[in-house]
Amino acid sequence: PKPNGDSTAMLMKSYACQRRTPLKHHNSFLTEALEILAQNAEYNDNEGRSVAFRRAASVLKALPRRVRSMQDLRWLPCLGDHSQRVIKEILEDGSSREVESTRQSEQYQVMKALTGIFGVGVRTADRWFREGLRSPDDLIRTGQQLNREQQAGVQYYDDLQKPVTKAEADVISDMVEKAVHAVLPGAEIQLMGGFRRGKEVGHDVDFLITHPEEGKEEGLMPKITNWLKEQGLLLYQKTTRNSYLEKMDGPARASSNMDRFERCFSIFKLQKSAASCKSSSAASAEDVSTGRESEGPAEHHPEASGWRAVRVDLVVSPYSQFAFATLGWTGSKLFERELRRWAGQEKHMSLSSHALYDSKQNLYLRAKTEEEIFAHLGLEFIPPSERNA
Ligand code: DCP
Ligand code: MG
Repeated sequence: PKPNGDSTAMLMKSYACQRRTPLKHHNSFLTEALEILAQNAEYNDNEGRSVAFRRAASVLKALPRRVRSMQDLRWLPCLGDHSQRVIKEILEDGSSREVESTRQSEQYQVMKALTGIFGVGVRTADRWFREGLRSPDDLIRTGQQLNREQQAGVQYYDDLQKPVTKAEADVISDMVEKAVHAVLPGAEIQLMGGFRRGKEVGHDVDFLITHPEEGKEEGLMPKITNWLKEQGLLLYQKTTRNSYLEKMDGPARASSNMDRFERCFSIFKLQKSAASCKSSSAASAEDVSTGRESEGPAEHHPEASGWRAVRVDLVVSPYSQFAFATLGWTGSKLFERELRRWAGQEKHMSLSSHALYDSKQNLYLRAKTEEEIFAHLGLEFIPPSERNA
């Protein structure tokens, strides 16, 4: 029989890690709306609701064609009543009142602006919102207590708001490679996050670093950041233990290796290329001719300078954990979340960026590649470009 919409829907798997989700899909008109409601639920500290909307959106991203009627949704998993109501309204009227009023609401817009500051989470942004603060400028004006990270976030706000292009990520990759090889020849560097999934822009650039000889990676992060600092390439950096350590649900942490997992949140100083430099010097000449004054030394004027600030995340992993770290830092966030849920609920296993633990057998399952981890989990291998759940 000829394949129809129903057969596609009936075959749709319910965990995102069981499905192929390409970067470009046919239902952005619906998924963008559902993701606004997901984002808003997050701002209101309602994680369950947020994940429900994200799962619904993700199912629509995996469909091979545009949704035209509610009939097309029969048999699809993960579509709750609320998501269906929203979809129905958009299909019938072209937009959803709830989505549009959320988009327009002051709380949504302010929370978006404030959580958009590097170092500011939902809790802090919500407190500021309730105190009447509305923008990064308000924070400076009212003399808010900011930590070092947030100070950098405010200082480079305009630059960090601008998406990072793949071309810029490639230039940063060269910088990171130079730094890493200067302090540890033979180390391996991999581009992670959205760019590994094939995205053309991102909010930051993520890297995973390791060395084939286990132990050589110890103490590597400070050497890398010192080298970058000496070259004047770092505007900000803070190195911490990987946050997955604290969040790891599962059994007691085993190997002492895990404590070596380090993450560096940084801001790089990226020189603009000859081409983009030309356009920015034209812009600054215009500023001069209109007599615009400098507003003080603390602020960085993106258009007037020959460089821009870019958020970069560096992670160092021991070689034995490299496959887990690779899988854990490729994303998307929902794909990662679904992998962990699948492992726990369906396989009685606990997956982190460090290891995979099998509770039934009471042992850690080793893996040298991502393919081996999918196999341990009883999942078909999904390549990075189809993990855009
Ligand atoms: N990650 C995760 N859970 C988090 C944070 C990160 O699973 N709470 C993983 C999955 C992400 C990867 O780390 O894909 C990188 O995190 P980013 O926030 O940089 O996400 P992306 O790179 O996917 O998106 P963007 O293009 O916005 O940078
Ligand atoms: Mg990223």
